[in-house]
Amino acid sequence: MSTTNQPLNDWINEVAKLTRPEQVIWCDGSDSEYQSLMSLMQDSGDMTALNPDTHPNCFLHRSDPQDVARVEHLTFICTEKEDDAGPNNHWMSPGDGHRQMDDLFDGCMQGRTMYVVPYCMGPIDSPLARCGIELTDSPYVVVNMKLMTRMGAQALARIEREGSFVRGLHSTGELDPDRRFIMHFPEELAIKSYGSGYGGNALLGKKCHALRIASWQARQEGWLAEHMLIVGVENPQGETHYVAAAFPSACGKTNLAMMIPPASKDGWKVWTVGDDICWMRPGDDGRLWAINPEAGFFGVAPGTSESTNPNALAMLSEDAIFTNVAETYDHQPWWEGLSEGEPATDWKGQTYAPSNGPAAHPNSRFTVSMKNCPSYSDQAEAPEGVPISAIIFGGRRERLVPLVMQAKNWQHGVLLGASMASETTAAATGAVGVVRRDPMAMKPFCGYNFADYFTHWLSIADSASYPPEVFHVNWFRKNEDGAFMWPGFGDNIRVLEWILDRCKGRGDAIETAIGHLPGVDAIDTNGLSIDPQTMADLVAVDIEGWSEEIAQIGQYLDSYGDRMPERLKQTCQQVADALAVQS
Ligand code: GTP
Ligand code: SPV
Ligand code: MN
Repeated sequence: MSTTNQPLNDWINEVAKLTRPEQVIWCDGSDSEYQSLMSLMQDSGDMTALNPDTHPNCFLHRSDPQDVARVEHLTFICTEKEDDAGPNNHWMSPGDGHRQMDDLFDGCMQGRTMYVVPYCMGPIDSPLARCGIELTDSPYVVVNMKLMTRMGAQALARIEREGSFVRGLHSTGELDPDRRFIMHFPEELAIKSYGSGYGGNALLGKKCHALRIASWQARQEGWLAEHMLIVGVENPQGETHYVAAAFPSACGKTNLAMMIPPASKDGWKVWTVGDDICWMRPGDDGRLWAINPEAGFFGVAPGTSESTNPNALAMLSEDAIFTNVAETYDHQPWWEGLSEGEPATDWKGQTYAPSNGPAAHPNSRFTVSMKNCPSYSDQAEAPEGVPISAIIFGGRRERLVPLVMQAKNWQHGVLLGASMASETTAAATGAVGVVRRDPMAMKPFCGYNFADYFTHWLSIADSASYPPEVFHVNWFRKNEDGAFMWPGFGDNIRVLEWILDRCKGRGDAIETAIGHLPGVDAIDTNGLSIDPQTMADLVAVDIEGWSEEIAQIGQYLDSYGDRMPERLKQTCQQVADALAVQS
């Protein structure tokens, strides 16, 4: 392969001159290319074939033990003006960013192959889709990009037709945490990533392109690039409504995206459009229309089981890549939460011993094509996307935050998203379980100043005359014994049912200071053994706790200074005032 696009040729030559690879290979995205890369990696020890009887065409990759998660402290947005990146990002000037990265890239591919990976984010014929090229020296990245994106010849053809593309340059370098940076140059539609082979740091189509760069473009062009799953929820009458939901990393998007409702909710079905990223744009009909820019799942393995997520387990029985999971004695993949099998080898490749910690890394992952998923939606490839009825925000909050609440209007919905907070997880390096502000689940992923981002969100109601209803959920409330109060997983359909009822102007709700909440009997608990007191606690409003919370939210908004939209601060003040009346 080669290209008729001169700027692309020039860029590849320029990068090759800097990084000095032994050879340059263009990736066509074919199955035979995938298999030959797998053979190459088996020879080098980067990939191990799993049990071909139980898991045909499945492979295990063990990454460097110091390279198992996103690195937010090493991720930068490089814009001309520091304020454009905002207090929510680490900033560097584009000049300094390029200098620092090019020093690292200098000669780094000597003796290695540089792969040219053309990819398309979104259905290949969708007007909402966007393309990019990733140059990488990692065959692991190439095979993951093949499953996660529309990769290869068709994407290159689209790039040649359109002319524009995002430029991503990646090298695993020495995998030295002290020589690792992920830098974004939104003004140039460029990404440079060095020193990590891990998912979000290295598969540049995903968080780097489809969120950080795309969010910047989306603001300029009047659309939204969000950290959201997309599902179609079918009711017993056979009607399907589409919902997009933003939960922070490792807070339940993949699980909700392919959940199977319990037997007691006969007739309800969930159809998977996407599990991590959503691009949406106001349509001519005034609604928001959404596509999933990805073609595969890069999902959290631990906790995935026959009882929590049977569809995921089914889709992982063939053609999947596992990263940092454990292995059973007969070479089946294993992780904490599985009801069958036992670990023989841990994620580091050592004989499993409980004293060494969990067998699978808490952020171990699977990569698999969406087409493997039994609940794959027949609308997932629709070029125009699917119309969104509800946007759901949610976080991991042990206390205070109710099971579900509905925003009073779009502006209040933007506040619900902007004021999200959640406990940190193993998806990024650093402490786990610390509550932090994570607006719209985009703290690590918004490519520009959050104040401008909220302004942009508010403006969506001007271009979409029928914006979705907005909700906030929390599956993670705990009781005094530290146990989850809500059963979660498939039973979350009960909350989705209330949400969709509310979208149709039905469903029992109580107006409170913080939003519309379901009455104690509004959520269908038939077939569920949850005691009425727990249910009542899940939908109660703790006025004192919320008064403190809203004060903190106000301070958070103020910390962005003059750029923070006054309308959002006023909405926050209205909630504070309503709480003050009641306390
Ligand atoms: P990223 O891929 O990092 O963006 O994560 P995600 O938001 O897709 O999270 P995922 O669905 O993979 O869930 C992460 C963890 O939360 C898993 O261990 C799940 O088992 C657990 N989890 C998901 N949904 C629920 C739920 O409804 N209740 C409880 N208690 N745990 C859940
Ligand atoms: C996340 O951390 O939100 C993920 C995994 O979905 S990663 O691709 O590493 O970002
Ligand atoms: Mn994610």
